[in-house]
Amino acid sequence: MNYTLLGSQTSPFVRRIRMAMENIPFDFKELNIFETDDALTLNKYNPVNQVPVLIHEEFRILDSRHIFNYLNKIHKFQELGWEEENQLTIIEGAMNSGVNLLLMKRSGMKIDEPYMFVNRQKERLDSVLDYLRPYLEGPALNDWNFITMTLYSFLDWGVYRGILNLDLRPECHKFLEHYKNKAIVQQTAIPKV
Ligand SMILES: N[C@@H](CCC(=O)N[C@@H](CS)C(=O)NCC(=O)O)C(=O)O
Repeated sequence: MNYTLLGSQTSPFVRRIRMAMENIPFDFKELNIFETDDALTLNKYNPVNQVPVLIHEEFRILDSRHIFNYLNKIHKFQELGWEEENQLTIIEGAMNSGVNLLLMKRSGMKIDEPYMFVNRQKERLDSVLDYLRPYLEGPALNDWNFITMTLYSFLDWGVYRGILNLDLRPECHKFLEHYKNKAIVQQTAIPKV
């Protein structure tokens, strides 16, 4: 099939694609996007300078959601109805907020100050996790699919980066516990440094 995936081992957007590609051979080209040479490589493929990027035959597919849709057409993973598309959009909204907060933290900006931008990100994270509670408590435990792959990647990353505090969210812990021993979850685990 000749797929190449450009990505990093920590990105939740990349991880959900690696999970979806569990049974599909591909070359994983790991990039450190904040390092000059790799940043230049990435920029050649994606002017937005974000991972993941999928390269396949004459195509270059940008954005993890588009990559999933592209692969889904070929490999028929699962049908996504409008409500499932909404679910993905909601989780991605939270993922983007989490990444924004991490980039601010890494830039030395204060994310404990009550700036409007910071509060908007934090409120979005809380709102999404509140909204997902009934799903996490029930349906999410019954089906390993692109939505649960996305959720796993997001929650695990958020805890690892210190962006999510799940102390008062037992349903999130239960969900992570439920899937943590799956082979693909272990194979794509964020390296502990
Ligand atoms: N909408 C994009 C978001 C991808 C994204 O935010 N990737 C992060 C890594 S987690 C990234 O490359 N960030 C670098 C940057 O934004 O400068 C997708 O779904 O692929």
